[in-house]
Parts: sequence; structure tokens; C-alpha cells
Amino acid sequence: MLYPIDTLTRSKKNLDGVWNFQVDRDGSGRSQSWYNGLPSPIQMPVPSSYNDITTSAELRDFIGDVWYECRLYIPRDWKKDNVFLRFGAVAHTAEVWVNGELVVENRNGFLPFEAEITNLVRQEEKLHISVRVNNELTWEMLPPGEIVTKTLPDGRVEKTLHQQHDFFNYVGIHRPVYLYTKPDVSIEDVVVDTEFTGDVGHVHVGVETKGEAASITLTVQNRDGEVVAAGSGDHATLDIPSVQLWSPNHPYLYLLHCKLFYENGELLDHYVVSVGVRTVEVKDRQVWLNGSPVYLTGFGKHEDADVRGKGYDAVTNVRDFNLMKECGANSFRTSHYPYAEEILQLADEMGFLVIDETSAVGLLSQGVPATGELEPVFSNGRITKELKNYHVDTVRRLIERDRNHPCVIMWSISNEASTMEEEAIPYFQRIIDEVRALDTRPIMNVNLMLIEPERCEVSPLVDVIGLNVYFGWYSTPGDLVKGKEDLHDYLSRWESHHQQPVMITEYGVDTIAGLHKSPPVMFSEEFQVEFLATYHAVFDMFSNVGGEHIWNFADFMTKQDTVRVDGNKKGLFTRNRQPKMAVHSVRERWKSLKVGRG
Ligand code: E9O
Repeated sequence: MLYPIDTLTRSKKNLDGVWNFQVDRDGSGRSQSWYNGLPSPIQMPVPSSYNDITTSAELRDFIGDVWYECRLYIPRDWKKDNVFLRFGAVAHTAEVWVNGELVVENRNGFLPFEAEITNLVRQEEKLHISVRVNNELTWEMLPPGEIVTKTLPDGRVEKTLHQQHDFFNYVGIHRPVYLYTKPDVSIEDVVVDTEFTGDVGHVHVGVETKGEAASITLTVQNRDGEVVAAGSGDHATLDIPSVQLWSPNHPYLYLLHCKLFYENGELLDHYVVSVGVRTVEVKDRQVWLNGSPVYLTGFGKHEDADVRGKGYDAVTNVRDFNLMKECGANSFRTSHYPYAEEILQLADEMGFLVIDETSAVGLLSQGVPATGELEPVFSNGRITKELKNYHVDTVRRLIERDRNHPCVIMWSISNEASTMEEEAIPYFQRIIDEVRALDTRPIMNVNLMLIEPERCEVSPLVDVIGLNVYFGWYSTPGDLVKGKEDLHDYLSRWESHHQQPVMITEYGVDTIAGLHKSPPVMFSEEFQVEFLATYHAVFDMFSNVGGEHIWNFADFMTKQDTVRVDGNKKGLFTRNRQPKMAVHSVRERWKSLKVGRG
């Protein structure tokens, strides 16, 4: 699904702002036709999570339906066009009405959806948009969860969310909402792939159209606006002489203009895609960018910020990217779900390598039991056909959304799933087949430190093995001597059992900013410094380790729990995006690494 943009033939209107909002306590909003107007709304910013906007504990932890609505005029010059309403993401399920008519339903809180509303647009009246949002999770969705209901003595039904993942279930209209126009004869999709030989860049372009166009032209413009390559037709390879390759240190973007024409030369549609020419491959137990090995430094992140929750926020994102550049990060993982498209656009512009992850997190039946024993989830029937279909649908929609971004170098298909069961093989094979049918990028699967390399059934199927390791924290807490030994032993076992490169996708410790201890003890800033240094020394002993992502970039909110004090504090930065002490030694390391840095 193409991102809405203004071009010679298309217009868009951003609907972000303050919308009406109402909680539907007993779920009767639909039967009372709230889609025609909310009886007693309050104000709610869009995009944002609704949880932390008011001071109501009930709203923060509410489980069930809430409603949003807004009203607006459609510009008069949109009369001749087809009009679409598009949501960047609404967590987790949504139904949308326009002027009282149901136009689209969506399940999946991290991916965009849209509806054509041309027939509902009346020029002289305001358009009424109404959205019912539900935040319940089931074991047929990703991330999986369960709503447990209890009837209270007064007859009210109390709902509790049982979740497996370690981040707060923020919900609402999380990403920008757009109305946009598209001509009758239109560009429906553009697929771009790049490579180069010598100093000539090759841009392979596929264009999907609707309706009858006489011709399609394709031109590539450089940053100065000069046309450097041109072609025509719905499939073409455009050659760019003296190409400027895209990389984290040189995020050079070209603009690909696609135009559809009628026989008489009239322009029917125009769409523009940013193109970074670069190649990614995995060989010799390393990840290669533009023909050289690259070592990934950076973070597992979250879309999470004070007050706005998971709502898209340009201020936070640009700040985050500046902080990451400043400490020598060249990459990040979109743990544990697809991030806003605007974040990937920024990564293209500023130069970050992105491991793009699905929302398959928590595919363990009981979280992580204290005993260190994993519960089977595949063989005990927890993972159903419905869940698999949801997962397949998620990777398909993710790839269709993100495949043109040069920043995306890898697809991560799941985080910490139960991968030692035989039944995991057909499940993951199905997911991998779907990815391979759609795209050529390497595939990663991320394993928890409890997964034994000798018994992992899924790692042989992927290109890069992600490992989340916390020896000296979750195991032998506070003992970094033992932690170091265990980490070394664990990485050695992966090295001898698997041929693929290993990427350390998580390592880190909860650290309270401002807590200082000598000698270093858990939760102090000194302990975080020492833990990271200990791990770095071990990573450097393994040539198959292709990168290191600290868990996490910043402190983030979790559900209320005895093991979390105001959230997960493993950030290298606080939740307000200020540095902890360890930033300094991490920056020193990352900026001085001699290996390829892209
Ligand atoms: C997933 C991430 O979302 N990995 C977790 C992170 C954490 O900080 C979480 O925020 O807890 C690490 C899981 C490690 C569990 C190890 C259990 C070992 C028991 C001996």
C-alpha cells in the first residue's frame, strides 16, 4: 500500500489533531449508533495512546471498546478525484464509519489500512469519521494475549489482560490519519530493488497500475534535481552512471518519478519514491552492505514515550536518531512490532540500518518461568492455524509496506519464540516461505538465551541468528565473572553448531539513572557500564558475531508488575531521552571499532 503523498496528480490532507473520544464501558456503543455521533465525548489527541492522556486510572487500564470521531470539510477541488481514508495504525482492532456507514474493519495494531470513501463525500457537508477501537488480545493475534473475565458481586464484569510481552499495552489511534486523492487511472504499487556493477547503479522498477494508461515513464533525479536515468514501461531497469551508494555514513537518496500518460500526452498519475542504491547479503558468516562486511552497532528500540505512549511523535523520533548517531550507532531493530512508516522514512534520510520485526513476540505459553524451563506452545495446541495465518498476513503486509526503504536490511520474523519444538519447523517454514516469495532480504529469527543451540529447530532455516543474552543478570544475578564465562560458553556453542552469522539482538541491565554504587551492584549506573564492557570483550572473541544491539535504547513502560519499577529500566537513555553514564564508554567503543561501519 503506497504511502499518501502530494504529487502533480494527488493531494493529501492530514487529520491529526484533537478528536472527540468516549469510553464504551458496557460495549453498547454500536447498538446505540455511536457511529452517528458520540453522546458525551472528551478531547483526545491523535495520534497518541489514550492511556496516559487523562488522570483516570480506569482509562489507563481500561479493556474493551473506545470511540473516536472527527468532522471536516473536503476541499472543493477534490470533487473529480477518488478519495481514500488511511490510518497509519490503530491498536489493536478498529472499525471505521464514514457518515454512518461502515467502510473498513482492521485487525493488526501496527500496520496501515484504508478505505475508499469517494461515494460518501458530499461537498457541502462536513464528513463525519467515527472509529471504534478495541484493545483486547487473543491467542489468534500478535502479540498474543488473553482476556480473563470475572463477574463481580454487583454483576459487573471485570476484565484482565494476560500478556506475554514486556511492554505496556498502549492503544489508540497511534499513527497519522490521512485523507488523500488518487486519479481513476492510477499507480497502485511501485516495487524497487537495487544493485550496482562498478560505478553504475541499477534500479529495477516494477509498477502496478489500474485502468488504461497509454504509457508509463520512469525517471531518476539526483539530489540536485538532475535527471540521471530514464526508462519506460511497467518493468524496467534504470542505470545510474557514477552512482552514489546509500549507506549509514552517506545516506544518499535519489527520487524515482513514475508517471502515467493518456494517448494525447495528458498526465494521468504521478507518484514519487525515494531510492537508495545499496546491496545487502549474508556470506562468510557476516552481513555485507555494498560489497563489504558491516558490523551493526545500535539498539533494540520501542515506540514509547512519556504521556504520548506509542503515539507517533516526530520530536521524540528525531531526538532518538540524533542520540543514536552521537553514540556511534549505525542500526536498530524495530522490536517488537512494525514501527511507523515515518520512522523508516527518517532512517532512510539520516542513515540507519533497520532490522524490521513483526509483532510475533511472546510465543511462549507462560512467559519465562523462573525455573528456566520452557513450556511447549506448539505441541500443546497454543499455536493454532489462525495464529499462523495472522503471522503470515503480518509479514506480507509488512513487506508490502516497507520493501522500498533502503534502510531496511533484514526481516526479523519473531522474538523469543519456543523454537526447540519439532512443531515449530512447519510453522516457521510457512512464515519464511512467505517472506522469500515477496523479497530477497536476509531473514533473522531472535532466540532467548534459554534456547539451546544444539536443539534450535528454526535457526537452520534462517540467514542470521539473533540472540538475546543476559548472563549475570537473569542468570547468576550480579555475578559478572560467571556471567562472562556463561556468555562465552553459549556463543561458542552457537558458533560450532550453526554456520550463519549471529547478531546479539539484546543484552543489557535495568539501571536506575542517578544510582551510583562502588563496588558496582545491580541497578547502579556503574553496573551497567561494567556489564556492557564485559559483554563487549566477549563479542570481540567471535568472528561470527555480526553486531550488537543494546537492550534498550531508552527506558520504557511495561505492565504493572513486581519485577518492574515504573517500567523496564534497561535503557542507555532515560525515558526522557537523557544519557545514563554508560553512554560514554559505549560511544568510545562504537566510534573506534575498526570493522566495517557502513
Ligand atoms: C524481550 C524484551 O522485550 N527480552 C527480555 C527483555 C527483558 O528486559 C524484554 O524487555 O526482560 C529478556 C528476557 C530474558 C529472560 C531470560 C530468562 C533466563 C532465566 C534463567
